[in-house]
Amino acid sequence: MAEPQHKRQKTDKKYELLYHPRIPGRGEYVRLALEATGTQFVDVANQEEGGYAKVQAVFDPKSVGDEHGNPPAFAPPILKVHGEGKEGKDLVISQTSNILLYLGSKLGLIGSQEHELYIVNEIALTALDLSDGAHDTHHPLASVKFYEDQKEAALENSKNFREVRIPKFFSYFERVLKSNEAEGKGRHLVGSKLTYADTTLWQVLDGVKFAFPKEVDARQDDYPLLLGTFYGGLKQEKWLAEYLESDRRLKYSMGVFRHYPELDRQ
Ligand SMILES: N[C@@H](CCC(=O)N[C@@H](CS)C(=O)NCC(=O)O)C(=O)O
Repeated sequence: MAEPQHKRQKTDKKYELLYHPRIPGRGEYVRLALEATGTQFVDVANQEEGGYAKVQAVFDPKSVGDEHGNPPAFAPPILKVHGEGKEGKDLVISQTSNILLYLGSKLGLIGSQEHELYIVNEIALTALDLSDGAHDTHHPLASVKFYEDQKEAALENSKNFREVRIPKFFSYFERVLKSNEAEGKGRHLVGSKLTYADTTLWQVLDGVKFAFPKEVDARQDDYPLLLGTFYGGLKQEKWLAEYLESDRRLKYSMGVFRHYPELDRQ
């Protein structure tokens, strides 16, 4: 007898995450959606011998697409889904928010009513804007330049990020949690169930806390729902606590979230 779809998804590794090796980066938003639902996947660059070459081939500047009819990707993260593409071939999709939209729908992370999907997506996109802002603090001029060659601009950008952007984003997320408090109890942004808005925002908060520990500490009491109930509550959920302890959780280093003490509150 054929296994039910949800069971099959959890055991046959139909998903491959194609991302840079050894850093959480934007790949972490995808990993968390998969981890939260107990979905098995292959983290190709970290788990397969020669895996990064396979990842690079998908966004190679000379690529004109693959044998499954997928176009080339611009940049990782990229998700490969076996058997879900054109005529049962493999589907290859990119753009973090697009992957989250796909996985969220497949894995039940989009709330329980149809309209909630668009709220979930709106909040996840806003969290990813904050993630981009955190990246730009250390690379405000150009991603290809060394941090050391754009340090002056990084100091200025970080000051604005800490003093203007962090409070603006944190206040917004605090108010979203407040607006959903009757259902979400401060633990969920939309409805009463975990969504990819929750997993994505959690990862952005964790990254911002890593990059700007003094700034976030100083603001801890201003956002009790966000930094207390939501961030702390989710961190204690079994799946996340176990994942954070596992060797699948990669350490922050040279990715989106970097800790340069000089960019933090002094
Ligand atoms: N908007 C894209 C941005 C993708 C992106 O910037 N990926 C990084 C790694 S996290 C990269 O390798 N970029 C190469 C490039 O932009 O040239 C997304 O969210 O997926």
